Amino acid sequence: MPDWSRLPKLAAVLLALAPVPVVAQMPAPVRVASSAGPLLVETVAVGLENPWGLAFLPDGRMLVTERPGRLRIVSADGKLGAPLGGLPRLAARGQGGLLDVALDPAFRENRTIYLSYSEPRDNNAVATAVARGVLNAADTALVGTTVIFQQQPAGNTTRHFGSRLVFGRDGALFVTTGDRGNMEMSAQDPATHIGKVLRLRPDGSVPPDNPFVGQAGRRPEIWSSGHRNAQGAALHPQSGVLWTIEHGARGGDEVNVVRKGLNYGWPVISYGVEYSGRKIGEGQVKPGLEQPIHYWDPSIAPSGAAFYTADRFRGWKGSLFTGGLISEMLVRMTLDGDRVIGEERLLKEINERIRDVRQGPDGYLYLLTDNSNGRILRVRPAG
Ligand SMILES: [Ca+2]
Repeated sequence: MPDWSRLPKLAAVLLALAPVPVVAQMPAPVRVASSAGPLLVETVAVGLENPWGLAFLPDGRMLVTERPGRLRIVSADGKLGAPLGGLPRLAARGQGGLLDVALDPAFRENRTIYLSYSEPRDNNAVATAVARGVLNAADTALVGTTVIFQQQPAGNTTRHFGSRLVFGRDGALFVTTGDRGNMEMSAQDPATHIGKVLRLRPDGSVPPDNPFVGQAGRRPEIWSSGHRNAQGAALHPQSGVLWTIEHGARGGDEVNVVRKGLNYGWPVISYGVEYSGRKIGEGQVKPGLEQPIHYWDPSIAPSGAAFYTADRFRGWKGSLFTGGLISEMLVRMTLDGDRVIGEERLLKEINERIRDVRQGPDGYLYLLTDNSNGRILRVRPAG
């Protein structure tokens, strides 16, 4: 009778003896069509578990978050570094976990990194939070990690954390928060951080020129209200104004140009209907509530946003990109000022949920795929 209990140990020994592959097996590039001519979709890195946010370091390496709670540095040729230490305490549940990552505008001098994530709170509740820390000289950990923002109130759902981090030109940090998928915690309530765009100083304190500073019953961090779940945000390259892309109701995903003190309507007005099929609020238009500049019906389930400012793709300079989750594509919008005048749907061929899109320092597009074996993809002209 063989001793089966020894098999796992034997297997471990055999695995240890097997040659270690130096480079992970990369899927072959895929050629796809586009209005800018044929494109190549190349795999830069594999083996990332539900990657969520991507930021380029000044030397061309990438910081990538994995939603279960890891932050890694990925070399330009796709090698994954070990998970960095020094992360804040987070709750990786449902749509939550480690979410976006952003570099301080003065990263070259201060090596400071900002993270958004879902934070565990009392009574099993969770809420969006932002922390910052300094990348140590060995690139192995964040040190001096400090929580600079905690969304109030916390909630018991594990949905709609928002969480994009974008620095404005004046050095203030925009943070998007979601509505937590709970109608009782209204994005309209000025006494909460639910469904808002917030504007903070880098240390988490409130800039004195925020719209509701000093007003009783209003959170001073609020920049704009009435957002459902903005999972894409980027600064317009000419105007410097924040644009958000909101994961909306069924038939109500939105692009918004976000201005100080304004209310973007959720859940009073929206296009589409609840995912349950229920009607939303009061309709589609109401005085005093802002209209999106673009919406999708049917939904694309957007996440991530980037304005394209380089010259690698013929005719694409000035476009706005977003990833599609359910729709499994990359969407390019042609803009005329603050209007979306055209839309191109790309990369349907690769059948991947796209979580984030960024312009690389080389002018190519970099994408994260939302997959338990997630990838960094690079999109470039095939010619
Ligand atoms: Ca809206």
